[in-house]
Amino acid sequence: MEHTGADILLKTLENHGVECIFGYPGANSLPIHDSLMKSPIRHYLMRHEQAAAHAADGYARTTGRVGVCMATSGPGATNLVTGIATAFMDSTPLIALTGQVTSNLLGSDAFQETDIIGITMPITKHSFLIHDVKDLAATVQEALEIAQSGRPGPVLIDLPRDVVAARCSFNGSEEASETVWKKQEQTMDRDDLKRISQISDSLNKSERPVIIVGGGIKLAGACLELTALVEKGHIPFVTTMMGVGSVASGNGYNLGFIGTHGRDLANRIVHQSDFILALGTRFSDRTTSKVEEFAPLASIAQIDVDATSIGKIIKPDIFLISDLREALNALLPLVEEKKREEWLCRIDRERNIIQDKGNGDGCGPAGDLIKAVQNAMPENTIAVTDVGLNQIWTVRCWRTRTPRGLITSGGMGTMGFSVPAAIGAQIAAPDQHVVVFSGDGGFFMNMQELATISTYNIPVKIVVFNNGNLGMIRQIQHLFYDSRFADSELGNRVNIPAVAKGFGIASARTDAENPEEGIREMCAAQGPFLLEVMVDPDTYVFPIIPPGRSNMEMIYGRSD
Ligand SMILES: Cc1ncc(C[n+]2csc(CCOP(=O)(O)OP(=O)(O)O)c2C)c(N)n1
Repeated sequence: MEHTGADILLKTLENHGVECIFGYPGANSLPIHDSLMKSPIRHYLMRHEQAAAHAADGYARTTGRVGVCMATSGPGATNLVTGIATAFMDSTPLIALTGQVTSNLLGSDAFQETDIIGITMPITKHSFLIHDVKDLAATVQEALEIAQSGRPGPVLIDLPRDVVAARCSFNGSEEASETVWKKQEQTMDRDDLKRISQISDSLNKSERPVIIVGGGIKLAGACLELTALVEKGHIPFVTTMMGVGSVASGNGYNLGFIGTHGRDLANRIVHQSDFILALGTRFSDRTTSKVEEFAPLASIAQIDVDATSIGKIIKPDIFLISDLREALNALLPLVEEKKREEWLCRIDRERNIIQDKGNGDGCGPAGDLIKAVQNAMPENTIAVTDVGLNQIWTVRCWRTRTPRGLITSGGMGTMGFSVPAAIGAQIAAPDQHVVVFSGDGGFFMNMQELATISTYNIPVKIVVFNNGNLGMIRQIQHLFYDSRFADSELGNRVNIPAVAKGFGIASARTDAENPEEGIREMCAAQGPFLLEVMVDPDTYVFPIIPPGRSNMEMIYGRSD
């Protein structure tokens, strides 16, 4: 039977479990929107294409399944770019569908034509321009496969309007072609097993080992295997920002997150370690700071599914390219039970010294508010952060209990991410609760999505920390630019709760110091709610590592 390209596209997505698309229409994507009217796939009409990409990203981070966003050609497509790059940096499986001008106009500077394939080439795993409706089903299957396999990431499919309007026969499923994408079969060979045994030997001999947990552990679904390894070998671990939540926070071996905005203890202990097992991390500059001075006493083993992450920044002494779950399952039986009492005592001593110095979590009343919100909300609440101080406060103070319980833009650090990503998270997990922690700057970047929240009555709770400033920029200016606050003051002229009310969303204002009533009101709300929290603009986060310095050169406060 003959179907249009649009029908074939949607049917293929549906066959692969896609339930929803976040998007925004235009003339060149209209055939697809038209076809959506008879598809079980639900389309969520966002207010900006960037937000559509972030919503699809939030959906994917919540479920582990691919998120799908869609825009028209030209400006619609270019508006997706920040969202695609955000997903790329954090390895989110995403399909970005873009309408395109008709094939005969390609390359002619036609109205609303842009070379979106060229523009997004460096920030996608792969991009497809479909020339013939007969290729559609197989290409979509291939795109889904690419987005989700190995190290996940975004794939873009550019769809000329005539191709999605054309008809061809379609029996409901087509085989993915193998021309572009060779399926990565992940089985360990003898060399790999040899590497595993070298890694276990080093680990077993080590007196002061530390595991660095990156985002790859969650992506591989290897959290239980990691917990088993940590407990069997009594091995303390630190996480990157993307690795937070891979093992429940309460676990006694968790030293917190490492790097520029990381925890004192985590940075100190990595510096003293004699062996590092790096799992699913690319050692970004946020993690290592000054590479030459990173973990000077340690030999390093790195395991990652993505060959390009190995040795990119830090040369490991041993490495293995492998799916992390498979690698940990192979490693676990070879790891000796070893109490490592001396090492763990030393860590406890450091912990006590840090506590005695009174550094706490370095987040002040904002951190206390985050903890109070968590106490007031149900156990299964997902926190979504924006970028800035609010992000660091949340990552430090939210006790992440499940691998997908904290969603944050780690690699790109994209302001404006939180509100739309929370929309995607809440749609993905209707039985869970979702709370956003944002700064005023980041909130203003995608606040038009309050209209989407209101239209679909999506019950997200939004906490906006209003310090009237771009807080993190202000802190950097305070510390490293002699308090010359160039262009970081937003001012307080906007009545944020009134803005929320204008969008039809209940809201309240509170102080960071006395938030109880506001939190109560927010938690009692059935639908969406915005709580504006007034914060002193001089509330910063400590310790912090100055640019270009090592992880041991932390600044602890204003007087340093
Ligand atoms: C899209 C984008 N533009 C600029 C930046 C640079 N930047 C990082 S943090 C920050 C300040 C964030 O201010 P705000 O949203 O008010 O949050 P706060 O730090 O006060 O919590 C800026 C401008 C960014 N990360 N993303």
